[in-house]
Amino acid sequence: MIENNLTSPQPGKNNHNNGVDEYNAEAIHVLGGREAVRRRPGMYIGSTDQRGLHHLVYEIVYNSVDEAMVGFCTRIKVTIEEDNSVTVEDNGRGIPIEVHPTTGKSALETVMTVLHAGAKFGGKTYQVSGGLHGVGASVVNALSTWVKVWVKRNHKLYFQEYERGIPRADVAIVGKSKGTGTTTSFMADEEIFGATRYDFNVLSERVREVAYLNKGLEISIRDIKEDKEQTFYFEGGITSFVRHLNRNRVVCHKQPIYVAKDSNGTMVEAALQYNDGFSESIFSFANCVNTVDGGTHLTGFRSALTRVFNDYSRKNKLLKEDDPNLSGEDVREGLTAVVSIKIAEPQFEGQTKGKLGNAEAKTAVESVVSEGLSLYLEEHPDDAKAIIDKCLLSARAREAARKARDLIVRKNSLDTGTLPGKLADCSEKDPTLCELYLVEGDSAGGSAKQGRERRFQAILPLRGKILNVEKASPDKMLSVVEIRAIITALGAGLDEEFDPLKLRYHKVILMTDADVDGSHIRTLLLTFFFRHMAKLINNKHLFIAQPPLYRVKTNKEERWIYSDQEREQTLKELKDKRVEVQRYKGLGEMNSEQLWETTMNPATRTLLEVNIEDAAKADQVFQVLMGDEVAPRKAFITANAKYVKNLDI
Ligand code: 0RA
Repeated sequence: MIENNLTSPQPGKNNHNNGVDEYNAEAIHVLGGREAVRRRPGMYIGSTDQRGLHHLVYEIVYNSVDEAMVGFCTRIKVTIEEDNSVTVEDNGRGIPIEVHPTTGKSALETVMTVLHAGAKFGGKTYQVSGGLHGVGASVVNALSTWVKVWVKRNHKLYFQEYERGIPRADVAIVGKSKGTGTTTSFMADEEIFGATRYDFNVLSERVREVAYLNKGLEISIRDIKEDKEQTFYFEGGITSFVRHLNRNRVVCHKQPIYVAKDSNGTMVEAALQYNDGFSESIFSFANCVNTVDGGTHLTGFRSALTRVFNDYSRKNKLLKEDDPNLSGEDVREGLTAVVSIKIAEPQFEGQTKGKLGNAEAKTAVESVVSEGLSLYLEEHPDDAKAIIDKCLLSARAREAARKARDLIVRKNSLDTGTLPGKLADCSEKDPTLCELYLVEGDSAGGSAKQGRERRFQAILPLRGKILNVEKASPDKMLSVVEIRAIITALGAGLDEEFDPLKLRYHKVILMTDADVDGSHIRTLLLTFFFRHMAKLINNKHLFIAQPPLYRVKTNKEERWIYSDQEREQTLKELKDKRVEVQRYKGLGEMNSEQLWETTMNPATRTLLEVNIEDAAKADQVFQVLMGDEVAPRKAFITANAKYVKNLDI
């Protein structure tokens, strides 16, 4: 019924359209869009779990950020209300409420109800920050039980309200206003998202990132129920971001290098600083969207970097005449950088839309970074020398590592039968069906070997703590027996030569004790995989086993308990009936049947998939745990339960 109402002109409405037909067409389009979104929400927001729910918040926030990017908004406030609705308030110019001549509807209503209105209104008057985002509000609207929007403009306060994407009434003037701005409140639809709750920490991390990417913009986030609040404001923008990423590192030059310039309408910004580590952490963004799979802007950045450092080194005789050029890897070792561009029509590609495709972005970034970085090196010869010395060191270490790796690979390919001696392999040959358990300690390794299903489960026991790979140079790392055993068992090589097609097991499962040592070993292993086999994680091959913490026995039954919280509950439930509570300090305390039943049997076990959702955060965790600075590591290990959550495992 409501839908019929919408397809005919409404009395009292400002129908400045050219005729009824066009209006009908528009209205049908609205409904079509709304229903398409409700029918397949995943197509628009990725998923309908917590991540999708968070996406709704981002969509609304991005609209305000767009307004900040064009210079009209300096403050954004995000509030998670008591009833689980979310309010986003900005002090921008206010979404226009004027009536659009063709649709006969206010711009506000159009933006809120027409799918891709941002693109449609990409013309003069309603250009949403160069057509950056502004397509999301209608999607949020369609997926919310209600949305309310207040607009402060022209000294008036305007209001419109929607139910599951349909306006309840025309835009109305409900009061006066001082200043300008937009406030949007929405209640995510439980029919779509279930009773999912927002995670303050996740939202806050994203908001922090957005604040870094827009210097001078203040963004605050508040959770009323949990009584948490954070405000982010970074005068230094991405320079502060780089400092933050390097905060637990020993840096090679004091100030991050910063370059920024507009190139043919694309705003390019980059900040970089070298540290004494071996890893490369470059984070790229296009219009504040984290392009996790890189793309043209990143390619442009990398090629500028390699060219400028080689040119400078040749010119200043830091490279000798018969020295080969520095490679891309040489100039990226120990580099922390943020590349951020603002571009008129970003093309996000790939399955997760994490890769920028615009060809012009490569040229823009390459020219801005080349020019800015060359100038910086000329003006700061000491920094230049420190960085290039480090690059030369990397080049030498890489050559040594290549030799070591060749040795392993050659040894392997000459004699494919040489799997590590400790590996108890499975009989199945199809890698998609095979699992490899990396087990802490020889005794647990023994139980696992006995308890496993040998057809598809292989066991590799690891003795003691494997090498701290963050601190070790790459060639040294490869000399460690345990690391070589893992590489050889997996059979897919490592670093840039990692070949997923050669992987011998599609599930690699870390099985460590449920104690502090166990979690340390797990972190060491995660560090290794993160740094040297990131594809293993990205392709969802890495898992963490969940051994139980306790066994509670009554005369009737036996229960396995996996958390302290669960223990409390069970003890309450079984109050008088229980004979025995046994605490399992290590895997080794379980016999092989118990290990199979609780931790290895695919029918009953729980595996956590390792998922590096936010590489920045994971990288930070590894740095804190592995880096040279002792104090943050101590603090971190003390609060160690947290890191699993941080890694989003
Ligand atoms: C287009 C034009 C104008 C403002 C906005 C978009 C705008 C959109 C949003 C979304 C959330 N907050 C926003 N703030 C502003 C202004 C046009 C004018 O006043 O001339």
